[in-house]
Amino acid sequence: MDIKGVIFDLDGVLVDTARFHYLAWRKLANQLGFDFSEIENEALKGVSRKASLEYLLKLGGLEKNDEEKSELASLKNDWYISLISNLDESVLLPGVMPLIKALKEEGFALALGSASKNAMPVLESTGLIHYLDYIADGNSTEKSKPDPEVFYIAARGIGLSPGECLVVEDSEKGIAAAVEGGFHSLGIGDQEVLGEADFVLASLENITVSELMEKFTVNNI
Ligand code: B16
Ligand code: MG
Repeated sequence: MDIKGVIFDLDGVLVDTARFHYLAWRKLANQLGFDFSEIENEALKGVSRKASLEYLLKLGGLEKNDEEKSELASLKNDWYISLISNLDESVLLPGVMPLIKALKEEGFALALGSASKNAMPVLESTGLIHYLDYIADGNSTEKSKPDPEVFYIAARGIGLSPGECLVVEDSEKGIAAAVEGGFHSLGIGDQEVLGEADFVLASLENITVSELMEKFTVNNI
């Protein structure tokens, strides 16, 4: 089936904000008395705030009640919000804007499929908001990736079936969600982490729309 729409993850695919999530979680871990490495952080990419906190507490061997968990999640989010408070186009990852503009010009429907509840201010401050036809984010979902819910909502929002959409993701759990949901998938990052994707690229830099779509038609994926 031909690809008619592209669903982009946000953090780590369109914008370089995955590192801000990491810094905020590491600060929280440090405050709780343990360290948190970038390798350990891979497991949090694409995962909701609540599920991320559960993972972090388990890693630190800590148990907290619901009230404490909610305070810790708010603390992390306050730090994250202060880290993204002055964003502009410079936080866009290489190749993103040219590719998004070209996809739009060629008539593809574009949607966001992000786990983040902070997606809107990021889309507004970077100008990405003007190119997206539909936004599915952490405020529209109940289930965290690897559940495909967010991508189903995004596909429905642009009036397409999963088989007509390409999901672009930087996280292992996001690719797992795309595969589970019956979407075409493109991983951005490390082949070893994202090997389940149909294709993996190091970044979106220097790839044209036709080169991208060819990958999915030639191999009939
Ligand atoms: P928030 P994505 C995800 O965004 C991030 O990868 C993940 O690290 C973060 O915990 C999650 O959003 C929730 O974000 O705390 O802002 O609601 O990669 O799915 O765009
Ligand atoms: Mg991501």
